[in-house]
Amino acid sequence: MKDYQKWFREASFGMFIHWGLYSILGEGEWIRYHKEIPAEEYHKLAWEFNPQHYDPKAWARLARESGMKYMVMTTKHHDGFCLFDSKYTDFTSVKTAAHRDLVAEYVEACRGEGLKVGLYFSCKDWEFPGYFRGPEADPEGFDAMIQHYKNQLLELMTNYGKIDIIWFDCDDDPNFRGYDDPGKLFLADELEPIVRKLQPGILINPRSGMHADFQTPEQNIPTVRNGDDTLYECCMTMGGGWGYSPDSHCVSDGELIGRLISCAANGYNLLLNVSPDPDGVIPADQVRGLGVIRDWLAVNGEAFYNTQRLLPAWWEFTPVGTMATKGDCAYLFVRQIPKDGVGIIRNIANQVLSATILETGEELQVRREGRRIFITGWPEQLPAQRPAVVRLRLDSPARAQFYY
Ligand code: FHN
Repeated sequence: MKDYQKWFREASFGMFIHWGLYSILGEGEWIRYHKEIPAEEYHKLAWEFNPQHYDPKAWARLARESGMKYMVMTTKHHDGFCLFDSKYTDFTSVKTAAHRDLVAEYVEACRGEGLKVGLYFSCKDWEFPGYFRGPEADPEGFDAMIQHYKNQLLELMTNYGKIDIIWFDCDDDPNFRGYDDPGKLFLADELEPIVRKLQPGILINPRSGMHADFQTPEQNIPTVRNGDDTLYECCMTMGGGWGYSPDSHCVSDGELIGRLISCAANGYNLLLNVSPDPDGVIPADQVRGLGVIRDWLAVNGEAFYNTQRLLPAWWEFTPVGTMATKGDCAYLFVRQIPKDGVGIIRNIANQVLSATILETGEELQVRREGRRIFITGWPEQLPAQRPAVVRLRLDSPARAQFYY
């Protein structure tokens, strides 16, 4: 891991925000494409998009209070509407009903809450027919989109102060499958040095073909067996799609905390999405879900932030609960008191010096007998915030114990 990347793993948790004209229609961010809405009709939405309750300071405060350390907001999604000022198009929130640079207000709010600033920027742009015809059938039209992408990327990298993450989005696309290297299409070799010069220390994701500082598994938490220190950030919705839909509902509390635990066990970041309505209001069930996460992290955050994969990737399972590791500690995420009150784990070779329930500070008894570690002395019931976390202090960084 390079020095400039370290804050990212330490941060561990970010807020993703999908917000734009599509929020008005309430059927997700791809609705322009899926309904083939004519440009003239879709452009009318820009004269409706005037978010009276847009309060990015409140969003940033919510993110911080929920335990998030950075934010990534859509500056322009595939539909081409810019939430920022651009001299290359009038299809922006500055030159239409809102008459506001929504990105400028967002970056200021992030910094005001001490959060790192991430900008999502779609490489593809449905304002350009060349996108739909593709680079072979319409090289000039496709190139017009690429030039627009380049011009606007430089605006974002120049006009909004220090940017900590640029989150490109143009991965596997149905319209130009077969192009195995988006970097060739999106001028990665030309643009990456410019981006890194304009924004020293910026983190770049892999979806434009530039050299990525982190990988972006989407809507899943993979068990990766690569053994190196590649950074991963799992991006996930809180339920349903990315863009606002009144029909989307937040997943269960258990699922939300389960995602934190899976990311911790694998040493991944979690980028959790909210989908504000067209007026700038984050749906109540998403706010509630963030409150559940806030309360769990308030007592168990030590076991989530900046965990490392000190054991093989698939090693996180134990009969007592999922395991994460960090330095000379291992953390067990315990959903129920072990059968007969005796927890047994066998996947670490270390001496265990102590076992403590994080939320209450209660000490459990722990002893090693040969290859196995026994944990006893459990309370009558586990504390309120579930799963409970037991911290095992080890004699050194966790070492895997294999059968062979
Ligand atoms: O097409 C987009 C999608 O709308 C959404 O923005 C996600 C978020 O990671 N990225 C693309 C699909 O992979």
